[in-house]
Amino acid sequence: MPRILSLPLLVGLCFGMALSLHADDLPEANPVPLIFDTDIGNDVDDVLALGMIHALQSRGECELLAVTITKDHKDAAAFTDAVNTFYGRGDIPIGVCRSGVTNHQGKFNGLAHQQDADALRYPHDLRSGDDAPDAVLLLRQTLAKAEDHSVVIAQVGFSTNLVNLLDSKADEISDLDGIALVNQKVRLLSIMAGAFTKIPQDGKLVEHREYNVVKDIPASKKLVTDWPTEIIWSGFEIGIAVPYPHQSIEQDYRYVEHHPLAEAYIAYNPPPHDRPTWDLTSVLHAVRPNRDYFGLSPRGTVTVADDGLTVFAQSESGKHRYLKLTDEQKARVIETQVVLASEPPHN
Ligand SMILES: [Ca+2]
Ligand SMILES: [Ca+2]
Repeated sequence: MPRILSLPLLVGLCFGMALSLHADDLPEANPVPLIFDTDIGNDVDDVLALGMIHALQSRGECELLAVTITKDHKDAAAFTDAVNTFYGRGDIPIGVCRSGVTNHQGKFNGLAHQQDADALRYPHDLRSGDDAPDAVLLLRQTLAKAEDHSVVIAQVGFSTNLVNLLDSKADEISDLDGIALVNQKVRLLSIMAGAFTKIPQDGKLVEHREYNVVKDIPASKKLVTDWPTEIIWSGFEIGIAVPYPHQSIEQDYRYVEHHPLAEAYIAYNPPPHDRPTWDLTSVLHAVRPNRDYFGLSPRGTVTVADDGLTVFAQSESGKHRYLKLTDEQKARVIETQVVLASEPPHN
């Protein structure tokens, strides 16, 4: 269905583009061209989020252009390819980094090698990250081919790859350097990182230094100062407010004998644990920003302290906002994420 632009929006577009390009003002491409940048293997929410992306693509709402990985272990790429292949999309390109950050296998990426009789349980052809291209190369190739101001990136791990992209020079792929390429091609960065409220711990409310920031603080510091487009942050407080109901893991994935999402969840932290859905919320907002799943903070700027604490300062010229969530919105977000993550492949 064609998107109908209202007259005020059209006028706003004409005048707004001359001044600055805000994600709010730009018509969304439909389906949303999406890049998923993930530390898959360090927690299972990345896997559920990837399942959601496949359901959204099957519904015509997004197109997964590439997956780039910030967990530096070769099985992360192999497991990602196994999940993509499960959903019938084994050709989606996957890029890796050699950062040394979280270079352990993790609890579930080894499922990529699981065999039943003589066959792979989850067939795929990318057997190792050693055989995958560098993430920055893949990001540059993917962005160079995209329409201007169209691409949405969901970053649900560390900022390593995106900051290395910003640092990249003009090359045979594009005559734009990294910052210019992002400025021209990216519409929005939706990231799971930081914390924008105090977090309950041992009966007190405490400041929280969030994992995705703490694991690569230099990259986080550079991202908040140098990333040229708007950034929507899903803070630690959002994912813990909408935990994944473990009953879904036990019941909704039985449409196949072995399901990579359910088996990863069980390997990471089996039911009856209800895992927070940090990364799912960033994907949900990236693809469906206008469904009132979340509220948004005013504009402002996030700074990252030397110890990884994120601080938000409101300002009209700021490029950052963070997700907010009412009690009424929580139920809708949980149900939507369950339905999308557990949706069978359409093929
Ligand atoms: Ca493949
Ligand atoms: Ca993650």
